[in-house]
Amino acid sequence: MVNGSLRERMRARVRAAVLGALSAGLGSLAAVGPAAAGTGQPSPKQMGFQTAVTPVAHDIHWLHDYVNIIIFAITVFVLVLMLYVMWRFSEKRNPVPSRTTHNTTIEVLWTVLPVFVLVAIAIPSFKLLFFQYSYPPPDLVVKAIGHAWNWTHEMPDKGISVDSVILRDNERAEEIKAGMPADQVPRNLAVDNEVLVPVNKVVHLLATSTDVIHAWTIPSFGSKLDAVPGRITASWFKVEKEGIYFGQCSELCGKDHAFMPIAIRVVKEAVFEEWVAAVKARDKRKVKEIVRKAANELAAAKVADAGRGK
Ligand SMILES: [Cu+2]
Repeated sequence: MVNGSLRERMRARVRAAVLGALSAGLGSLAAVGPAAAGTGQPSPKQMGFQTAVTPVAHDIHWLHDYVNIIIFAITVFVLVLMLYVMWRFSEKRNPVPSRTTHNTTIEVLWTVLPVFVLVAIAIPSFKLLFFQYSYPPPDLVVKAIGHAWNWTHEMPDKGISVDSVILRDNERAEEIKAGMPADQVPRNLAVDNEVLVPVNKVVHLLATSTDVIHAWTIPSFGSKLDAVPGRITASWFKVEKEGIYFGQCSELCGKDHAFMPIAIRVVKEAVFEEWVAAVKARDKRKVKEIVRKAANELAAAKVADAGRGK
């Protein structure tokens, strides 16, 4: 693996180049500017991905930007070539066409150069694939079980199980009235029982299903894996930033496929342990209290960050 700071610098450079190329290409559209990508949930007029908060998600975004530069360069090259040929070899400028049918040099070049391009894409692509399947030793194991149409998350080592069901609009209104910040109970994404995991800890996510194929996804984590009945699929994530991260079932699974969201709240380890104890004791009031407190602390931290211009 490339070391952290070098990777960061490469990423920054790639991103700057992509943005530069895009704004040049999009002209007046770019003047409006893409809306800042949401963290943990989509935001209005969002253009890019949701903010990456895990090492895997950072690398996915880097690969996306990197491949985009290659795509952009090839597209511009072909366009320029076509325009030149149209101009240079038009009937007016080139009344007697050449009868050339083969040119060994050019044929070797247009075979070999694309091979180099593919290798340049394949190397970081395979590196990322291996990284996704590297499974660092886990601090916590979460088993996500898809049902038609909601999710259960078990933490076998902690002996707890949490069923999450989507909140309807009136239930969301009640949550907001009870003290939840409105942007943390977004429509069609908020659930009644959020799952908490500790920040900066390696979580192994095992997915399975009790009926049809679902898929467990959190865009900000860069995680997406099929939940197949009778099988366990596995992924891992290590979230670097406290927050609430939403995802949705991503495998067409039936009539309420669009209404089985996933909500993972990433908190300090002490808060997580407190939450585990409350869930274990089946103390629903305490669980709600812990979640609301974490939600309001997160909202306050966001306001503070905004004040510092972060
Ligand atoms: Cu589903």
